[in-house]
Amino acid sequence: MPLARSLSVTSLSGLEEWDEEFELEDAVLFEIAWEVANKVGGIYTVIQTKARLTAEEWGENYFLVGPYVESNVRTQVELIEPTNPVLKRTIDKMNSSGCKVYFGRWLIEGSPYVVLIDVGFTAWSLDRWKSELWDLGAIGVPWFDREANDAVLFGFLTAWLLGEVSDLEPPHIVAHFHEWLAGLGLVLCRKRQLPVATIFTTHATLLGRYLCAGSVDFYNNLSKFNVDKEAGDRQIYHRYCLERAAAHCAHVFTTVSQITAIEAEHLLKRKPDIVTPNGLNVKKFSAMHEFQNLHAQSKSRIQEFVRGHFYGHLDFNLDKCLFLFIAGRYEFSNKGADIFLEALARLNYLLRVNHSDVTVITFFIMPARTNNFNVETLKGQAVRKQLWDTAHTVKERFGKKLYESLLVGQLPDVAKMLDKEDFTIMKRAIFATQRQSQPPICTHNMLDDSSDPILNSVRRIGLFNSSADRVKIIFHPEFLSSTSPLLPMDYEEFVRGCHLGVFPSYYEPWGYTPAECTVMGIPSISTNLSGFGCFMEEHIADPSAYGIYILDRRYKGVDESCNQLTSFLFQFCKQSRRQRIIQRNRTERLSDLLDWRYLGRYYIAARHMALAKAFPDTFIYEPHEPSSATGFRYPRPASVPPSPSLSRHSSPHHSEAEEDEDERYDEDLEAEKDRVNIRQPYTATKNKTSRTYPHRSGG
Ligand code: G6P
Ligand code: 1S3
Repeated sequence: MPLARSLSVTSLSGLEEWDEEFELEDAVLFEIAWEVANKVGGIYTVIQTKARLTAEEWGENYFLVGPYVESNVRTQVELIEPTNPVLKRTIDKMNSSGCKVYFGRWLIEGSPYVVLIDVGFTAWSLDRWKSELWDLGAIGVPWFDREANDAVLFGFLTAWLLGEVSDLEPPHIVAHFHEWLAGLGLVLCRKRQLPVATIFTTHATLLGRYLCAGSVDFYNNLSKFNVDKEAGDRQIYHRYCLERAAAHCAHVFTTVSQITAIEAEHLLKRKPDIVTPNGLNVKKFSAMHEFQNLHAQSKSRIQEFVRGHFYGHLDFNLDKCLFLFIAGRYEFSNKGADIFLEALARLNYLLRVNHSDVTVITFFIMPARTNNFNVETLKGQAVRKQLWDTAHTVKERFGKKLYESLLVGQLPDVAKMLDKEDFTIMKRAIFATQRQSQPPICTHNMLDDSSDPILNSVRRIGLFNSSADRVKIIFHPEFLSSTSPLLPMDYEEFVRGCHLGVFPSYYEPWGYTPAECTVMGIPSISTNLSGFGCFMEEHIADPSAYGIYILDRRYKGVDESCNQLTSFLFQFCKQSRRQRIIQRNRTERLSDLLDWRYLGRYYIAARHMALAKAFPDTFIYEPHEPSSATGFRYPRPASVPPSPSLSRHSSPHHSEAEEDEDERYDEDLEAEKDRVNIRQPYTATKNKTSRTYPHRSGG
């Protein structure tokens, strides 16, 4: 696999550059995860959005390894013959030994190569491999844990694949494994002493997720947990062992945030070598304010849905409606849906006593078990459609009469333009909008209606979409889709149309949802217990001025956090349209910070570290002390922000002087971004002779 490639690296501390270069010869990168071309959760987003950048860096020598899932392959992967001779021989050899391994291109940006392994096809080896695992580390995987069984098969098969590749022609192999499900492959590589530089990234610890979901004061007791007992009590001891073994065997261990690094240190007993935060593939529009237009377009589609959902009860001004949402995996308390509902009840009270004319419509997009949409919700959209058709029919009839009148050279008699039949049609349509019940909370028939945590909280706080309430709730227990008969929008369109994303999570190693809001210019609320929230706090002098509200769930009790959340929401409701527009502009300016073109450098550093540890004769890694002085931080905006947390701005209007200040600030900010190279991707230069890296030169 001949390839000469050299890379320049930037430091981990901030955005200062290391301008030395090093060279990687005959290097090949495998990235291994259960979510390659297989969407289960956030790891899919990491790999899928990062692929373009990694493919640009590694070219033909980048391979993603994942499970073969036929339905996914049919829609996402183009199967082809392996282009690389070493990989072709490896795959042929494995396939002639009773495996089913496929090769193809994943049809996403960057079109990376994928090696997909059908683990079910090799299930006949499961018992043998489990017994080998027992001999290796006394890890016993019970027969009923299907996911863990898949992890065993996937682990042995990926180690087999890497073993064959390194046998045939030993280039410098880097293998990056994500999450415990892929971790066993790494453990086996080390046990078999394969010449492979290994990296293990944990996106959330198993035990952390389980402990937080119970009623445990997690962060105050991190150092006190008896991890083996806790894992045993939850019947995940074998999974925990696989995860911990991978973390300890890896040349380089990484997590997605600082807060998860602390968690990993206590629960997995290894301090991560480097934090590799999650990025996004940021699309830049040629017109600066295009994203604002998209907001207006998407918002009008949400308004259409609301017209149908609240038919017969449209006694509020849609133009003064704010759309809030929470979305993600349905982990009621981990994702903060519990405190959000409580804060909404308090917000409703505040809006009512202050006679606010704002109506807040809150969407909960969290998938639960249902058997399809409910009749009342579908009927709402049908009624809306019927009203639209009626208006259209009457308009046509009106237009025809007008036309005929003009044809004979007369101005129409306005009193006769609508006749009796028109009125009958219209009255019939209005009668159809009468309804006895309140607009539904839930759009679907829930299978566990009586025990559902969101519905039970709504029952407790009594927010039933009544006319008197200023806060309305819509629970959509299914992910959004552009083909839905109810709300035909995909997630991105929906987010763009909303005003604020609310993610008050208690357990959130990173948190893609607020990051996605940010790159679309939509403000969001996250917490100082989420990787995203902490990262933004570190990089922005005044996050709330940029529409990044960070709730304190770390040093405050639940009730206090809930009050702070209520206050964020109430202040947000008090903003004028102009203030919201300015704030969205500021939010969108942060997107460079979340772009893989910036954050990808942490992955690069992790790979360099691993190469230096695995092949010390060839590679040197010299970390440098971070210098916070040179790190990039978004400064506080020049003019007073429309920040809910900063109520000192008495006038809701922005003066011209303030706008000028904002413009000047924009220019300064852009200059600062250029200075620290925030937008600069790493560069690949050729024909360098040095193979050591990175040396730092100058300041
Ligand atoms: C965007 C559009 C404006 C629109 C505004 C509504 O900025 O470009 O034309 O008035 O959105 O903002 P709002 O916060 O009220 O949805
Ligand atoms: C995890 O997915 P989750 O929603 O279960 O991994 C994501 C990607 O790293 C991360 O963003 C999220 O916080 C974790 O929780």
